[in-house]
Amino acid sequence: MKLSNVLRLFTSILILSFGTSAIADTLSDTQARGHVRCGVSQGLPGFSNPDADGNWVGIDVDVCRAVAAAIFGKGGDEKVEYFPVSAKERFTKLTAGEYDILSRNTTWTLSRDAKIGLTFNGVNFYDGQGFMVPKALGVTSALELDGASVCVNTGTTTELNLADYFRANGMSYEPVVFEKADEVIAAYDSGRCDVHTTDKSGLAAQRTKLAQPDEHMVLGETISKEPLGPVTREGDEPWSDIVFWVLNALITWDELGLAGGDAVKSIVGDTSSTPEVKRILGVEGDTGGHLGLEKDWAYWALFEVGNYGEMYERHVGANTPLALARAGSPNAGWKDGGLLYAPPIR
Ligand SMILES: N[C@@H](CCC(=O)N[C@@H](CS)C(=O)NCC(=O)O)C(=O)O
Repeated sequence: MKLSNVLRLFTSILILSFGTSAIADTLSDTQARGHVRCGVSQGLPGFSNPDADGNWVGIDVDVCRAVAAAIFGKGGDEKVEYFPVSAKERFTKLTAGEYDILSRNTTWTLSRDAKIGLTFNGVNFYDGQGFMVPKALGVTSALELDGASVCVNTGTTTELNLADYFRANGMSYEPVVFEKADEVIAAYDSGRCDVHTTDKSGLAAQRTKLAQPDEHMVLGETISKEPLGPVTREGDEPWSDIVFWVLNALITWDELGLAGGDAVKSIVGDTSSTPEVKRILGVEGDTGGHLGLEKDWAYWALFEVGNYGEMYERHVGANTPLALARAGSPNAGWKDGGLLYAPPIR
């Protein structure tokens, strides 16, 4: 082939591939398909885990349910297909288009955002990494773990923070690495390693799977920041906007101290509601139009899923097996001294 023809071919390939990403329209594809495709964990109680009937439940699952309700209206929360994925494969499957939201205890980091080409759409759980040990080990601080063997999930920030922490403190350790969370916890429970490390919420979740949970303790140290939230592919801003604003509608409703579920029905009919409430529910204005959705997008998300606090208490709160008290934690609303803060819906 002549050089000019090679160049022409190369240019057409470039235009074609840029063209395809420029016209990515996940919302239209989702509407045509009739359901949202959501990447979840392979089973992490409180976040994304199948219940006794095989239905996916958890705060990460609820983000996908809320997006589906915002798109499909009444009963839309059930229009979700779940794709359980390991930590290692979660990003390649998202960028390859196997699903359109990754809602799977995923930490927002610079390299995931800028290098892999992902978009992070807010935070639905602020976490940090910790260590769990058998009480019988007789250790009270992570600084006493020099020389320990540590069970860890590969493809995670956990692995990287672990290396940083031991290096920064001049300690050595022996990593015992697995791809699935259940393998990690089974190995730890059978004594193949001295320590189990992951996000503290993950430790709380996995502790429930141990044969004798009371014989283990989580050490006080929190060695990292793990802001967890839903992820989308870079290059489809309108789709990412939907995920971001749906999550923020749940947070806003919590900030306003308003209940979700059936309560939303009476609030929408209340003519004395504030302009902000009327706007969120689509009684006034058209925020939905800016997102390519119906006026009542947030109404249905709130009706089907509830507000952020309800979602939190249902899956990970003080009265669940994870027993993660919200008050006093970074997951409290900003008015209560926490970090959750939703930008204005207007
Ligand atoms: N937040 C960290 C860790 C996420 C992670 O995958 N943790 C493991 C250990 S708890 C897990 O959830 N595994 C669930 C699974 O393999 O399905 C990250 O984004 O890298």
